[in-house]
Amino acid sequence: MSKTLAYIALGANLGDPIGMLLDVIDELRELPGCSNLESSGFYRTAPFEATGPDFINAVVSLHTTLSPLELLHALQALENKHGRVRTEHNGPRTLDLDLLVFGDTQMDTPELTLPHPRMHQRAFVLYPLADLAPTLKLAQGSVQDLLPSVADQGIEALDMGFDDEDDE
Ligand code: PH2
Ligand code: MG
Ligand code: MG
Repeated sequence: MSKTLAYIALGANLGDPIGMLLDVIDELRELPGCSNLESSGFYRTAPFEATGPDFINAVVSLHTTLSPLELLHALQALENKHGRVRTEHNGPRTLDLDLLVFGDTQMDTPELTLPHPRMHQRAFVLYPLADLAPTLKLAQGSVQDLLPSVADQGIEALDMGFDDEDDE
């Protein structure tokens, strides 16, 4: 069955956001119909058009045999499992999983718009995405070329110690 390369944004700003993202990445790795997951680094980011504490954000890529809506529904099931409560718009949340890009798919429905219509304006998406796919082309330009336009949004790469293998 043919596989599609998809990119997913992860965000959390309540409870233990780093632990939450680590757990969810393990669960995404195990999703039926999904394989080859790769994760960006983790970033601490200022709330963008949102309230509450700083977020932890990351992006993962994976290959999937699911359809866009099947993948979206799997992401929503994970959000619900982790106790996401939908209250105020863009309010604090334990877990937010946003489907950013699904191969070359372009769609605009009430349930899902692809590519994600606001991703090119958000440092908390573009910086982690640039770890995985700096040359990925969006309608507005390549990911790496868009970084300067969002560089003034507060964002800090976290040192998670993943790259310590060569350290003494
Ligand atoms: N998500 C939003 C709105 N604002 N800001 C940051 N820093 N990180 C997010 O994940 C985020 C946000 C809507 O989902
Ligand atoms: Mg979101
Ligand atoms: Mg969302």
